[in-house]
Amino acid sequence: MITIDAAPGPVPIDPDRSALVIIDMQRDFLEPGGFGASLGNDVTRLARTIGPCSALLGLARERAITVIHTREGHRADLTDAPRSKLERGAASLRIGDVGPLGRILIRGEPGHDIVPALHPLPGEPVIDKPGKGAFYATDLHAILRNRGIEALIVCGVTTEVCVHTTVREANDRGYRCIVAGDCCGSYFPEFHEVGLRMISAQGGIFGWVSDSARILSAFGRPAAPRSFGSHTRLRSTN
Ligand code: C5J
Repeated sequence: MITIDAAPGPVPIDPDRSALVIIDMQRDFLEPGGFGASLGNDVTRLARTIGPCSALLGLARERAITVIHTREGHRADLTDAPRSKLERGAASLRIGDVGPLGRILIRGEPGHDIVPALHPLPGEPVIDKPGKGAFYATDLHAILRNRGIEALIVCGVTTEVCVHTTVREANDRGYRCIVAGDCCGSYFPEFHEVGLRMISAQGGIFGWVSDSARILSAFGRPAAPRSFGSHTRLRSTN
């Protein structure tokens, strides 16, 4: 067992029963010309997450910790996309339309791919999800259960949407979730900040919040270089 310093308090985890879950670090969310940009967002706000995510990914690979990647996206014929999702927002380019990164949020298109720095290795499960939560309409729960996983270290984008939805789903299924704050990002800094506080408030109502430096330190590793460091270290909001 190791103990990770987190809000609202230290959390013990068994590395052999833990997984690193990296949510939707796709070009469609992080690069100009993708889904995030089509909704009018400043995608450069998410770039700072790549370094710390990469540090935790390196740690997990070195320690043979289960790594799970997720991708939000839809079938090319859009049959798995609810009309309510396709119609939503005043997007200049909607899901399925052709943009600079190929068809927006469609599986197999360049924009649907994970950013090169965090690309999955063979053997690392990639969960293709049609919704915001990684447990909805996927086999994630089965994969985690079959590997005896009890705790999730969660990274990815965006904090208040797919990260939050997935953490809530995981919490209800009995997983202990430790969200690495500096490895998560939002187009809205205030949503990121409050999103993290919501997780750890009320005694950790549905999880814990830590950061890459403290997680690396729990594994006896030095923090990643300064630019990877956390600026989301949280006080307990208990
Ligand atoms: C969004 C996500 N924001 N991955 N998806 O639509 O958070």
